[in-house]
Amino acid sequence: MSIDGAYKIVQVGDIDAGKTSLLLRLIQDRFNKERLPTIGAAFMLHKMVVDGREVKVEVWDIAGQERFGQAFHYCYYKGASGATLVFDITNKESFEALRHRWFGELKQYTPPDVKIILVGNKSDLDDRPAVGIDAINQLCEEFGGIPYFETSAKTGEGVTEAFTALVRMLPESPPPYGNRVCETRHGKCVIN
Ligand SMILES: Nc1nc2c(ncn2[C@@H]2O[C@H](COP(=O)(O)OP(=O)(O)O)[C@@H](O)[C@H]2O)c(=O)[nH]1
Ligand SMILES: [Mg+2]
Repeated sequence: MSIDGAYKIVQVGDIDAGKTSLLLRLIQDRFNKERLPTIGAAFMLHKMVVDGREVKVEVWDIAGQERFGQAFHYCYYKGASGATLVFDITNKESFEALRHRWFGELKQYTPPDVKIILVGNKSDLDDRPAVGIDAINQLCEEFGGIPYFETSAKTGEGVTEAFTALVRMLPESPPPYGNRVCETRHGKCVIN
């Protein structure tokens, strides 16, 4: 698999926030109303044209570990250039979990210069928002002034915009692929 020259982007957040759906909307422009257990791969490669430049991104997806309150394996985070912190705007718990759980884990395992955006997904259900804009702004400040995007993986609204904005925040070239390979007690991590 050729991944040289691609940026690694990880998606982080509670189960059901819509991480897999965002990935499928971005990469295949489709939506599935069933819960999507896994994309069947650790990541999908995607080419985007941003400001006239072709950029390759690997968008990583997690295969259900978030359900059991388990930490994601640190290999998931290793060498990430960008991250989306995803919550469901109709589910306050998924918002609070970013503060209590996901942000800390993300910062612990990603390089210090990782670029992060906050994503409030399911905007098509915005007659039922459970999180107010003041709370959202406050969280963005707490996380170091990160930008906020509202998306709907269902309608596609805001999805390309959010990922394009994240790509614009990334350094000019991706780090060498070797930076992502992690050693574990059992040898090299399989997902790398
Ligand atoms: N209405 C609506 N439903 C969504 C949206 N994104 C995801 N879903 C639904 O929410 C559920 C969980 O989505 P999934 O992508 O599996 O979440 P993940 O666990 O974070 O990967 C599925 O039933 C999706 O169809 C959205 O933007 N709008
Ligand atoms: Mg998923």
